[in-house]
Amino acid sequence: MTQTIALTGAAGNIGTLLRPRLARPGRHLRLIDTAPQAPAAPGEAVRVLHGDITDLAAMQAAFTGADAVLHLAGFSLEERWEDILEVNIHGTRQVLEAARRAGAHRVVLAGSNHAVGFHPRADGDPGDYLFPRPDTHYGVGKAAAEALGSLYHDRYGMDVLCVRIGSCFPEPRDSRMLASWLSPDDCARLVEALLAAPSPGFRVLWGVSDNTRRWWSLTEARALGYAPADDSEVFAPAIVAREGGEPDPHRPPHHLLGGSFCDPALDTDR
Ligand code: 15L
Repeated sequence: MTQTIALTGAAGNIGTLLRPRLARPGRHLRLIDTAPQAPAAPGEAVRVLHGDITDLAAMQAAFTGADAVLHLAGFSLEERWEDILEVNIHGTRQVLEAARRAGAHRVVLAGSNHAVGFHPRADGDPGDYLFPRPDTHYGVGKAAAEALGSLYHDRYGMDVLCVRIGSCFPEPRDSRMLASWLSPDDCARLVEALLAAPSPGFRVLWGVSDNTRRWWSLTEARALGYAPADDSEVFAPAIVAREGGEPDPHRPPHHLLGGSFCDPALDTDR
């Protein structure tokens, strides 16, 4: 039986990393974005679609026949409030509503650690389901997306998995990312687990590799079948040397979970 997965934001950073990693025999990917995308390569089971997440009819058409939606679209950094409201919040509502209307029962939402960025970095693991404490408009948008996911689960019985992603890049870029890194391969492993978990309901989990310096819980992700295989520690000697020594956990950007997103200079409305 063919499995069809729709990806919004397929041309973005994570979408691009996942496109080859999610290829499986018997699986078809629908890659949706407003940005240009590489056409399907010979033998690649994908359909490239141009579509805006705020366009409900377009999203419903794109999701019809899909088994699940992986919602990656939206701004990935701080932006003006109006833009976060329209794209990240309203766009996520349209994606959930389109998935409901199309009968795509499972939605994986790409959330962010910035939904909880103003929590102090505890010495221990803060656990899953940390109460929202956003560090930016962007973080508010991610917290709102979680709330919308909760609504679509409770009202319509949809499975909605909200992943508070750390830093998903090919390699960690600085000492904070030694804690927050989600390797592209682990990201794919996590998505596979979330697509396969039997009737998960509504969940909030961290998206992070099993880093030696990890601050965040893997309990909920592991309960859903995620088995991370990467650890950023292999990059630590070079990063620590470049930054002139071990970071101080009590000083910015290490004292709050959101790191430099908690910097006052990021307030775009000032
Ligand atoms: C995010 O949510 C951003 O989308 C990404 O660009 C990184 O900056 C990441 O958080 C992070 O916290 O490192």
